[in-house]
Amino acid sequence: MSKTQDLTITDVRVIVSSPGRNFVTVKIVTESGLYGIGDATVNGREQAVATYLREHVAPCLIGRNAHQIEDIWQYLYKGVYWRKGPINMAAIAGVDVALWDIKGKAAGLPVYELLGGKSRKAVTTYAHATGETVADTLDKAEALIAQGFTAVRLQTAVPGLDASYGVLRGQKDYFEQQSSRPLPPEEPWSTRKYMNAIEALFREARARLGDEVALCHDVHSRLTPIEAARLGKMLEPYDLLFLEDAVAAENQDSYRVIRDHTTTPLAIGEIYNTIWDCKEMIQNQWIDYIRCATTHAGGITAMRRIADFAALFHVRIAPHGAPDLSPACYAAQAHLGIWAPNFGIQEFVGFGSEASAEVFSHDLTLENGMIHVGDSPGLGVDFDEEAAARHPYKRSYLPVSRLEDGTLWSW
Ligand code: CS2
Ligand code: MG
Repeated sequence: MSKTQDLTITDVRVIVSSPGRNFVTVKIVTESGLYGIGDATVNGREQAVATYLREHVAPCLIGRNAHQIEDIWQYLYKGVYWRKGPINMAAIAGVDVALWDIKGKAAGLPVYELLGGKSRKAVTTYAHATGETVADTLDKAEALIAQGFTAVRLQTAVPGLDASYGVLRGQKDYFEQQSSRPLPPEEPWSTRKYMNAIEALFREARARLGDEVALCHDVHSRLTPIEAARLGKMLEPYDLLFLEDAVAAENQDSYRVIRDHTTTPLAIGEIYNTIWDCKEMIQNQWIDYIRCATTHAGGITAMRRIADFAALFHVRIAPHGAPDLSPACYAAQAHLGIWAPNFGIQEFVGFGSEASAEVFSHDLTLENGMIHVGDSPGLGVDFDEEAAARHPYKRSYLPVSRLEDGTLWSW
């Protein structure tokens, strides 16, 4: 590393903006003028993370050496006493990713070189096909395959329910779906209606799309373990890449039940925020893909540990890539994804909206469903604070879900 540059941290800025949707961006500035960008967005809780960063984290960073990424990570994890949790770990992630960006710039190398270099030519992604009907969903899947995607997530409306996860009813994106109301939108759920409809989606998908394309599906934590076991068995003939978030897994042992009944591969992790959340899942090989996001699981430093631990148990990383993760997260995950020997696949919903492109710039490109990582020093991402100021924060909530009898359910 360059010894000439003084990487003493002189400023930590936390910018909440809404270019297309809300994002929390961390910008760490050093004495040398080098700065780094990180993502600390927790969808629906943006101001909680921003306040934590501004009031409690930033003052502790001023005067520290930005090169000391590990020590700062340990300081923000162990040093706060109240460990773990989505707000804490997103704040650590925003700082951590910004520090890796600075270190790469100081070394004149892209971050993936600092991790160990490229393990593949590009990062394979899967895209989202969602529709009001099976036919509509498969039309969209066909269009994605025509663009070169080799993997597609299929979600379709559940007949008899007036809202379904992942299906935009005329709204342009999830943010509009979330923020079109002053308080959390309420969506209905019926496991029976869902289980009666879901097999047709994959039966018709294989009939229409063939066997080559990889297919996945997000259950979004709505089933019990034995229901998930039944779903996994039901979908075995359609050879899914993975079934995601079949069951909410505070109780990791739930996945033993599913595993005992089905060979459909299982994926989980987007709402996990530390390695401890997924330790049992991984060491017992109850899952096949761990889906933590750098933004939610403590940054590059943490995700590198999770990836290495997962590799011991044949588990691959399939990082979360939802619209509520900013280009700074996508860049961090692209550098991790091009390095990680046990990389599986990266979720991809686009590099953001037109408004987002005014605020964030990056050197990632997409070709044939694969993200190509640029060679800029650091993460190759930048953030225009003046442009961000033109897109002020707008409070929004994730929806909540209720059964048809009114019981509050996992959304
Ligand atoms: C979804 C997410 O992409 C996915 O796998 O689970 O879009 C999730 O709904 C959002 O990240 C919630 O903010
Ligand atoms: Mg998901």
